[in-house]
Amino acid sequence: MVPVFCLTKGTRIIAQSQRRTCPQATKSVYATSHISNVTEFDLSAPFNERIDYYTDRATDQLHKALPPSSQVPERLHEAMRYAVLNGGKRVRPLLVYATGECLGVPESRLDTAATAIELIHAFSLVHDDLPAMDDDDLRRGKPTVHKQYDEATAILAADALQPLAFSVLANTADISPDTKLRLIRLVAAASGSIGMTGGQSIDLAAEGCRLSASTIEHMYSLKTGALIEASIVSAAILGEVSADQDKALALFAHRIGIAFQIKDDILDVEGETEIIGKPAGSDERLGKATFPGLFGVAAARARCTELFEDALQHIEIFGSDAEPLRWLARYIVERGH
Ligand code: GRG
Repeated sequence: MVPVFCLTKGTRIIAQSQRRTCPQATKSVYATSHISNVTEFDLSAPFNERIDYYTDRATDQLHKALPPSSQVPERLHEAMRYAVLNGGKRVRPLLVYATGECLGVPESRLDTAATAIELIHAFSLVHDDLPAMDDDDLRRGKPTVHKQYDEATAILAADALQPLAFSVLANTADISPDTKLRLIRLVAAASGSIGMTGGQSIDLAAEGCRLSASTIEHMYSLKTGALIEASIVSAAILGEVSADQDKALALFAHRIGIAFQIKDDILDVEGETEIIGKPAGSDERLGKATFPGLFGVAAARARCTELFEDALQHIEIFGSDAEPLRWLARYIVERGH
């Protein structure tokens, strides 16, 4: 692994193999480059100038973590790679790297958390799209995994992505056993029955029901928020933060996690299939209990803004170091897909 050196606040020297030209990043994310020189990575520049770099970095790490499709069983490995590498905004890895920037954690230390959480996210999307769940044909503008392959392969691919996430965390060489254990516990809790899976179970049971706003938000905080929180908290674990900082980041993450799902619901109502990459209007078709569905788009938008503003208040203690998180929070509530 190439070392990353933090020099003075606001400047980081990164090795050539990690460099992407900002803002237009190198697109050859599968190429293996060699360390030949170093370049400056300006942390005082707006975070959006580093988005392509981090997105490519996350995709590169995922590429390396996944078994090659030439390895037996080829079809399973191909489906796993399709599920993970076929697009995606990489919001959760971006949150890991942005929190790491805020806390001064080198990105090489953040890679495995970013990779593991994105693998769990990809696995959840495969299951979410299955006929037994939301029964969707389109994801990220492409056929869903069970449409591209078949249902059994999609189930198995998702089943294999989940343990892969934990093996990525367990096999990290440069993180202490104690920290690895904390990360494994965090990701397990966030993805299990008291996290994402539990939220999905509540979501399915709530179809056709009239839920209160607080019940919906609780469901969102599990179904979607748990992994978003884990992304931020994982970087906090790696950054060895104080109790106050830890609490501030957890509260920020909780608000942003709920806002992310409300925005997703608004896009389902107002977005176009070609832009959001999945069938628009599917929540209504399935009778989903959603914030805009029950309270209207205007109320959903207002609540999103309220959550965003509340989230920002919690990270004021970090001052300008939290700019990357502010940028991502705004992106989450303003995004178009
Ligand atoms: C069986 C253990 C087990 C888990 C499955 C299916 C499931 C439980 C959970 C689904 C949770 C889920 C899909 C929540 C929706 C979250 C959401 C808004 C996803 C879209 O995220 P984006 O916009 O997607 O970040 P991209 O494509 O950009 O990665």
